[in-house]
Amino acid sequence: MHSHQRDFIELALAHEVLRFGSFTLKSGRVSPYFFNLGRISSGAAMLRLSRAYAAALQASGLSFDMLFGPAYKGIPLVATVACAMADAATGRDLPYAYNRKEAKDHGEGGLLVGAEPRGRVVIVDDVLTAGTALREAIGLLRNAGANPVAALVALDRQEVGPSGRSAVADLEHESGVRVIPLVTVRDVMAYLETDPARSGTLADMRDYQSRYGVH
Ligand code: OMP
Repeated sequence: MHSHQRDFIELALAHEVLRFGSFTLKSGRVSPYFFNLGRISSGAAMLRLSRAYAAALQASGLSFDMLFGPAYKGIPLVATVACAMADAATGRDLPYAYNRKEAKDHGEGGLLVGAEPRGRVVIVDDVLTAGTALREAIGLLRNAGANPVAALVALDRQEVGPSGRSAVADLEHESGVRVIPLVTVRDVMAYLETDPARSGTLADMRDYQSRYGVH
């Protein structure tokens, strides 16, 4: 595990981004864990989070021109990841954009805010389960004339999609957009294994993964 991945998991646990219990997901599946990135809600925590995203993006070696954050959770993420990218040792000043959920019919109008979407775009979002949220963002960018090339997400839950393959494989295959997770649920489980107090939680997560996860 890279240091930015370990740092991210520690941040997620400290801020209860990662919670354990019983949660119904968008897919209807009932999960023993839930990942809520909205819990990152202070400047220092956001700084650490955005640096972890920037490190993962740099480590990917991907070539791209700009960043895009889907509403709502992608909006603060894209702004702060752009700041972290500009501030990194090999810093880059990247344009970024985000969308509104409802078109504005006055003032500047429209659905998109920020830099004009063009060239090779990286979508910055929170979590991927089935990939529905990312599919919407990909469609939106293509309609705007841009070329989405990757989705940078904090967590890949590594679940199986309707085709029986992993949701990530389905998304990558049908859209050509590469998924870059900061961590996967397997990374999280490997981290939890080092703490004997988490053994019950871990057993529930293993159970869930054996039912809905990628094998
Ligand atoms: P997909 O659109 O199925 O990929 O699910 C991603 C979305 O599900 C996120 O943007 C959240 O709205 C929500 N979600 C979480 O935030 N955390 C989780 O641990 C699981 C989900 C989910 O409902 O699957």
